[in-house]
Amino acid sequence: MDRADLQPRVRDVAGAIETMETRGAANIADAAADALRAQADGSEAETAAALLAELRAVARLLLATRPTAVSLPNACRYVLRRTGGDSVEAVRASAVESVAEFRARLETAQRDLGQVGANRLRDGDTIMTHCHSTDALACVEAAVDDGKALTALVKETRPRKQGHITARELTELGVDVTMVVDSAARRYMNEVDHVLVGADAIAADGSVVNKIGTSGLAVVARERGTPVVVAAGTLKLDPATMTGNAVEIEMREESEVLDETEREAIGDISVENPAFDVTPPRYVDAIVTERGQFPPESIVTLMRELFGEGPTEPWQEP
Ligand code: RI2
Repeated sequence: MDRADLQPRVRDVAGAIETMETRGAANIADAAADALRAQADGSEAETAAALLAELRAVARLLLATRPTAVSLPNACRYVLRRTGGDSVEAVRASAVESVAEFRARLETAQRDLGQVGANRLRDGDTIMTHCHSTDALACVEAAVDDGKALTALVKETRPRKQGHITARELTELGVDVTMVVDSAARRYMNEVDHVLVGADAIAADGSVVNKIGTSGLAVVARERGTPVVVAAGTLKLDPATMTGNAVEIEMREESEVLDETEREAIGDISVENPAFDVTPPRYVDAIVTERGQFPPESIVTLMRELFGEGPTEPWQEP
């Protein structure tokens, strides 16, 4: 596909996902679906086949922006599998309709999983959070709506300090928030009733891929017997892992870790900046989805039901 045929919205969405202006798996999926809609809407393709090829190319472009965010391929799978027809108009209409359907499901899913997660939380509980997850916050919001008072220990979450967003949003929900640096997690674990985090991807064996630092937090929580709850809509389930593929961990710029002045002052060193880590299933108590809560070891049954035995990749050229 010629880049000139790309709708400006597609370029904007891809850029915003790459720079993390749009972030969080659910928001990424929503934006990706909207980019497909924009391409279908604005395309000047003259045949159904040409428009379908454009949409596949848009999906491939989006997929390259954040390799770990499985919500991206899942959004593209959902839309492209339901897009087709013999005329440009039919393809366009089915794409627009499936995007609308996908976005509506996204919203309902988050509300439903929020209620499931809220059922685990009791009035007066203290949660510890890591990074910023709209799925995790949906659980808190539903608990607050049910009249439960919650306290939160919010981890700052280096390097991008996304805990700041969580702190602000929890405060807006009326939760009493204390922020701690990441390395203080163990020091405060005795005060915590639930560790509540989100996920960027869930593998077939129940491993949870989430913001770097989650696995260490889960190990500390297990040491103290504190339950680790992962709020993750089915959008985060990675069907490719059913056939043995590993989730790729995104490595990001060193400038997120050290600014130029710090870098110069330190001298010649290497910096590694993985965005995510993998928490093995034995450290996770429950994965909360819109289909109910699952022990991580049994999530594969839900994956089989939703995706079949293996993934088909509708963005590949036939
Ligand atoms: P929701 C974030 O990654 C965090 O790791 C968070 O737990 C996860 O996405 C899920 O977010 P990043 O996009 O979909 O900030 O629950 O790198 O909002």
